[in-house]
Amino acid sequence: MTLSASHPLMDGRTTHSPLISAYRGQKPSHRPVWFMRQAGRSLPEYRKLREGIAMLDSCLRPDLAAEITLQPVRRHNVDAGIFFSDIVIPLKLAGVDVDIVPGVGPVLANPVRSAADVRALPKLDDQALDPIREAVAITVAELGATPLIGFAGAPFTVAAYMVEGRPSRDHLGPRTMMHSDPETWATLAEWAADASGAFLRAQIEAGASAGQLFDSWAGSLSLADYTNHVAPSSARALDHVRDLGVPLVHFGTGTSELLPAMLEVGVDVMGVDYRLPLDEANRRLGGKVPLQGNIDPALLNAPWEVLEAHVREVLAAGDSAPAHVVNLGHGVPPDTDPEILTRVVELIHSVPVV
Ligand code: 1CP
Repeated sequence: MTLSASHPLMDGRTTHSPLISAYRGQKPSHRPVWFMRQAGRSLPEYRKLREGIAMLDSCLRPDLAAEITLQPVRRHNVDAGIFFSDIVIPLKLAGVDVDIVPGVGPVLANPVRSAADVRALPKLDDQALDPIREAVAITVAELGATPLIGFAGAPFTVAAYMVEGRPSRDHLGPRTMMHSDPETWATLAEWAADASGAFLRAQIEAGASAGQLFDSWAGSLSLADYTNHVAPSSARALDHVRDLGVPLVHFGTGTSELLPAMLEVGVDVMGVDYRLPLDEANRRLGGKVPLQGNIDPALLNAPWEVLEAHVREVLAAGDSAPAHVVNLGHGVPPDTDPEILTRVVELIHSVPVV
């Protein structure tokens, strides 16, 4: 299977955009920039639109999901949209009882802890993804030459919520399971890989020009556990979309020691969190892949001079890599002044490419 002729990468709309050029290892005319969690709580227009509508409901209403995806692109002049959805949406569409509780995050009514729990997981029906396809189609029609990035949660991060039943700091449940009952863990991780893979494929086929796999909590794993118990299912999630040929990005936090192993899963671009300078990340990755990152989100709240100096440092370090897509080292904090983000985009676009 390949992309349809009317896909933005096929009909030329996004093919030579700064984002896609950089993801393919070329140096574009200006540094592309987007922000993880650019859609959402930092924007007053988002809070207004979401009034009285539950988070997951807003993700499943195509008109709303499209509008929320477009808001930060219009406001900040970023070089990409990131589809407004959530990593637990495929679970919800499969029929798992999951909700996003305000102030908490994803919560499952029935955490998945035994072989019987894993066996009882419902299969995700492809048709259930239709609202996602519809939202993406509306979004890319509006975005024109600006590429949309689709995404999915990596199996470890998704399964971490499924086992714990809610956000946790150390992810002890899934980390215990992968050792005490490796078969059940592997089956669960494969289920999550297939759900995330189908979710990502639906977005790409409907018009997303790139895909990002979020393994946000991979940093709680040792390299050995990552390699033995997690990397195979992450590769399986990406196997769902490799034939489509769009650039694939892999991101996690606390992953300084895992970067080469995360690259080996088979991606084109590595996301780097704020803990490791990009020149050092580039060295660890053998100087061969484009990097994405890694402005420290904490500095968005610092005086402008401090933030500007930090952004310039990130750009300089990023110049060591084959190509650089500027982003934060993790998501936009909810209390960020949106005008600061716009100013950061202007600054990045104004610095000449070397
Ligand atoms: O009511 C609200 O506004 C809820 C906040 C919120 C939002 C705006 C949640 C709950 N999810 C989202 C959207 C979202 N989630 C996007 C699209 C918007 C964008 O990036 O611009 C994306 C890509 C995600 C992906 C996501 N969800 C990740 C991976 C990225 C990351 O930040 O590490 C993770 C870990 C989640 C789980 C999740 N969903 C929501 C929360 C608060 C959390 C994290 C909870 C936790 O474990 O601490």
